[in-house]
Amino acid sequence: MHARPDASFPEASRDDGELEAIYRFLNNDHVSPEAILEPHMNASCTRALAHSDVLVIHDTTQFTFEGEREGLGRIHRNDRGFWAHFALAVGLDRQAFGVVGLRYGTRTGPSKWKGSKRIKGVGDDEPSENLRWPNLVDDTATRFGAGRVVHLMDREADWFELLKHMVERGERFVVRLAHNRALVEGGRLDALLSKAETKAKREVELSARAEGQGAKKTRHASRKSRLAELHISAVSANLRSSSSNSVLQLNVVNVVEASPSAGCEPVVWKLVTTEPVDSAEDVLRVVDAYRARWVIEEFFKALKTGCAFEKRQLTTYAALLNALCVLAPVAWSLLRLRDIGRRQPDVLGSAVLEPRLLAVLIAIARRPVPQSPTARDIMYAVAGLAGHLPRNGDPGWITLGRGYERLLEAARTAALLGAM
Ligand SMILES: [Mn+2]
Repeated sequence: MHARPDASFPEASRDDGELEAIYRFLNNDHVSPEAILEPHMNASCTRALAHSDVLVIHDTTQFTFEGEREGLGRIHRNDRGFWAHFALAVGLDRQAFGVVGLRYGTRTGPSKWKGSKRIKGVGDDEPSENLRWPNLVDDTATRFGAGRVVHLMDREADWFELLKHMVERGERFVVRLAHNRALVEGGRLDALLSKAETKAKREVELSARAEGQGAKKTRHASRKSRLAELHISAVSANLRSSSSNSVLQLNVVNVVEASPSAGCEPVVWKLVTTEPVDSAEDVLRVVDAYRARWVIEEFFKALKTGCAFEKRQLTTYAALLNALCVLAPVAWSLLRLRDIGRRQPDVLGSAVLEPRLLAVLIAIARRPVPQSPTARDIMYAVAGLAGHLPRNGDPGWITLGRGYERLLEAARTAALLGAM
């Protein structure tokens, strides 16, 4: 699958015997997704622990599948599929170390929607589904040790009990708030934040975003890429739970776009964190950590587009889970290849491609590969194998995946001929 990330299993196997073996493996009751993913998670952890600053991004994605499949649940309206909640370890420089945790499940209860109308009294999701957040925090804490990493989560994780859970276990985090939380002293957080002085400014390039679908539509309007000037302030706040008497003393970093252009939804992030916010450097560190959360969205794209996971024709939930855990490390390789090529273009190509593959690439590239190529040169040369032209800018997932597939095929042929 590493050799042909987006190929179907019939395409990826060399003969019927091999295809049969893939199906027997993925459909075997004695094969578990956890066991398949464990070596990768272990290696990811080791890669991460070589660095002093490790961020662990937690986020959920949903996979939908067409046709009749056994054991899937409902997704949105009539779609069938399952949810997967990943923990991805990354560095402060956003290099991805790999997957370090996975929880998954299906929704089998009644839908809260009938047609386009919401049914009163029917809950959003299975009650246990929310537990994926604290459970995955505990899973990763077991791997890394308490307080060793900083957990990053989006607005969906603004749940008082989850924040409390992490504080009690000595975990560090940056979580984006969705609610205007109540303070112990009375009043609300937003009022406190509005009085805070700007501690730091930062200009960032906001990437383009397609309009979200379904329920996400209201939260994520589409946007063009633009340069935004962010004003950042911070306070220490005593947050009060609305349902219990719990109190949490945490720092909140407020990020506001200074002068948003007309027609653009301005950036407003409220980030609650255990990390220090005393100096300008401190608050910028929190903001940059949160910005690294984006890497997991790219990882999901690598899985869905690069590895064509939702196109897999397996007929049971169990087999699809096994396939997911075969493909997750493949998606990580694609992510690393593209990420290093894009953001650290000057890193030596040997960091992203083993010498044998590099030799093959130099031999078959459509344009000459420079002496001591950089990661960026490699990315363009690999995409070039799939017909990508440099003037079209950075290659997308599909082109890069296909180019990589051609490279590995050529390497296999070369090895068979004893040429390299
Ligand atoms: Mn999310």
